[in-house]
Amino acid sequence: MTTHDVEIAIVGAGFSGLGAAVKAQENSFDDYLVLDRGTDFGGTWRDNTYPGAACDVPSHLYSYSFALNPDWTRSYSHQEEIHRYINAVADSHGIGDKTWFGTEVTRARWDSDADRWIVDVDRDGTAVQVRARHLVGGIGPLCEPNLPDIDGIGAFGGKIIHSARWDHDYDFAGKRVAVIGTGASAIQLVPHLAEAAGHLEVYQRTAPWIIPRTERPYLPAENWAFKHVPGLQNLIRGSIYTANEVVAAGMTYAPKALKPVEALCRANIFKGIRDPELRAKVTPTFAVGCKRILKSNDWYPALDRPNVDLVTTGIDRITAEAIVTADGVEHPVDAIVVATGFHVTDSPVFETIHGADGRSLARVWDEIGMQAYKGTFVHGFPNMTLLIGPSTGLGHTSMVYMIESQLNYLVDYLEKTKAEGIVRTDVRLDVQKKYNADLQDKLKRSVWVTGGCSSWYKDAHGDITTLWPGFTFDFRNATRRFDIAAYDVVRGARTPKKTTEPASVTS
Ligand code: N01
Repeated sequence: MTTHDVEIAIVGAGFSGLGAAVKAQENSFDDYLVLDRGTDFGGTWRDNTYPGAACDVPSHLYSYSFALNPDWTRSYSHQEEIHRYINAVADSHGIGDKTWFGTEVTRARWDSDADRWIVDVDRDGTAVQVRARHLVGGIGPLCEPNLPDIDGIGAFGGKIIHSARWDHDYDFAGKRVAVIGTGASAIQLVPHLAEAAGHLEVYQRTAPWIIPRTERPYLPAENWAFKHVPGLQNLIRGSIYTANEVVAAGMTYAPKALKPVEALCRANIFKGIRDPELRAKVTPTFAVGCKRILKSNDWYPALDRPNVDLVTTGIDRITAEAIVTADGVEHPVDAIVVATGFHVTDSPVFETIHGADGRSLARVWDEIGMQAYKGTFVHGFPNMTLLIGPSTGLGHTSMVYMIESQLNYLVDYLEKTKAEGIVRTDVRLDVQKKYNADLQDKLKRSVWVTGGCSSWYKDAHGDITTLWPGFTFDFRNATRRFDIAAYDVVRGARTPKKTTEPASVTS
């Protein structure tokens, strides 16, 4: 087997992994390697190509602060433009030279004797062992599609497509199509499918709250101003950011303050749907904000179309050619689109990462819940940083802001451990426990706990372990400096760095 030694192995070439590579390079940590199973940069923005895929955070905020883009064509960007942007950032920093695409991590384990991560990868069919001092997980929570566990789904004889793995060759024209799910992805793709399909059935388990989407194209004069007026883009970013933080206050501390948002959602239903029965069906029964607040102008009009039916009776099973609902009715379909989200708290990737005592991340989190310290370090997994780790997700603003906060923490960790000759850093268990107990305490008042919904925000223990409860500037402050006192560290001599070295090892 070939081995490859690096100081930093970064898994994932999406927003977080690419950000880590750029920041490592900028801070003279040049000996890094990015590993990604795809063919280019972009992560979830590369993989989600379903019709209508777009971001629901305004373009100026949904971008790196260190790579502002004056050329955004719309106030909210669509998938292709974000994908292009991410690749342009990678190109301008030359990250592609230190990236292995077509490379899947099959196993990563901490080697306590060498104080290194041993990362087994499959590089285009060749097994390679990457040995790294630091492992950075930029795997993202939205990378493993979740196929619904519905009786008989495997025996369906027609076409099944997950929203995150779109088949652009499949022709929906005139077909009988079912969409399962009414989350962020479904509300974007349904209006497009409704136009193409002969008949479309949308299977709704829980109605989402949806506000209007204030999307528009930018005028050439605006793009000129973004490029030439000093500070303008930062001013726009700041104003979007501030407005969004007001929503964070409502979600975390005072859910009742979100009533005006609910009124906006109700007005959106009233405007988009004429049929009172359908209006009742799409009106959620939980507090606004408990699940992600969605943005759309064309979802309700799509449901109101004559060729579209909203099915709210639960799915009992799927046969070779139909969906059978709990009332025994058979719904014959040619294609089923599953817009049922991702394995967020139970990602199969967690099975592949093994810490100092040999247990996998999945097993550890099974026992203690999905927790980390500052969303980044997990006790028992030395020198590993997770980007968009536990309790860093958001329902109200840009994840890129959270990623950049973690990147500050990562760089400071790299600098401090290098300066002090530290070869092993492991967050103390008592510190991690207290940190998470405090988060859970804070969450008690939040809409995610009090709002009366079930959501993927919760882990198997019923705890909200995906979301940051509070203002994002609090997270920025918490991650500004690497607080070494929270960690057990081992100082030692560094093994001399080796460059790429094909070598024979026995395993
Ligand atoms: O997935 P979801 P998504 N039978 O989990 C239903 C991000 N995103 O892909 O609500 C029947 O939100 C499920 O029903 P219920 C964003 O963070 C961002 O849409 O659990 N139905 C729900 O309706 C988002 O949160 C953008 O009762 C089943 C739907 O499937 C995340 O991605 C755009 C079912 C899943 O909704 C995931 O969004 C798109 C079953 N067995 C996505 N299982 C931006 O704009 C699940 N459902 C940035």
